[in-house]
Amino acid sequence: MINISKSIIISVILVCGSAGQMQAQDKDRADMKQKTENRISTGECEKAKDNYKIFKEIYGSDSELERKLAACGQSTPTSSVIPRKSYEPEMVYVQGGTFTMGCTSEQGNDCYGDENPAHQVTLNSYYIGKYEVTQAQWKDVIGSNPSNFKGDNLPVEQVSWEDVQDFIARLNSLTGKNYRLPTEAEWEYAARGGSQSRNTKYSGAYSVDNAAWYSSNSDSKTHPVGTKQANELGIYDMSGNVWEWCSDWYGNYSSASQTNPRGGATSGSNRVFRGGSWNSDAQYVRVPYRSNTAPDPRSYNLGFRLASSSK
Ligand SMILES: [Ca+2]
Repeated sequence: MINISKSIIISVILVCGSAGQMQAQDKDRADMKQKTENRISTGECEKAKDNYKIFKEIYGSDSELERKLAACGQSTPTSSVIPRKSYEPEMVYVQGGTFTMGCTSEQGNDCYGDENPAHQVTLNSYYIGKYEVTQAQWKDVIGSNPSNFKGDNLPVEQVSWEDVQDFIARLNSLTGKNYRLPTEAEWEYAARGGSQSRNTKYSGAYSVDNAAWYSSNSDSKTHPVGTKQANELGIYDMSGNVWEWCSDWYGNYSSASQTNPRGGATSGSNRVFRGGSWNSDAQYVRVPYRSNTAPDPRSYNLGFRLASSSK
């Protein structure tokens, strides 16, 4: 570990003072941060702490790494094993920013009318579920499982928007936190990869098969959450598997720039849901595609993920 430390310090010294030194230092910092995050993601918490100690000596403290280190070992990090006994969701931090919501150029000619007009949206930072809420989490909070396809790591479905409000109220009572559904704008920004966006047609992938369980590859059923490719922010299944309720009333977009919008309408009859599902064709799992229905129906292809404004 000492040798590693020295080599990194030496490399930093060498690049300082030369042309492009800032880029080189930024890259070294990013590489070392990534190595620490990799240790965290594989559950090697002590090694991650050792890595961070060196990182901190060279580059100073990093609040994001400290937060992840504090959580290291408290939740199962890999996508294949989801914590089954905990109803606490794994949340991903989404750095706020400005993006273009709606029908953007990577969608080609596939947009539907209500994806227009594309418009600028600015969001505060927030957290969003790394996975769709699973049946294990639902059962831990509610005590029963309404889903059509049964499995602890499968996404919960057959839950109405109103059922979800009950789940959230109980979860918040259990945890003392303030979970909620994402707004439609928060959902889309996260699906696009937030500030890390590579402007892909589907969430985190140019290929629909890499991003999503959808009609052509799902074998007509849901699949365990986190088994397709994560997007730029490490979020899974925003395209496909189950559709996801959003908090907003459905309404038409405006061309005006907006900040923290709460939907196309301040009241209405239908709630938004997003992302397509296991029985959707590819055009419905695109990131800007919008759908809506009344708050009370339940469907075997409709679930949700959580959001929160603070940790
Ligand atoms: Ca989904």
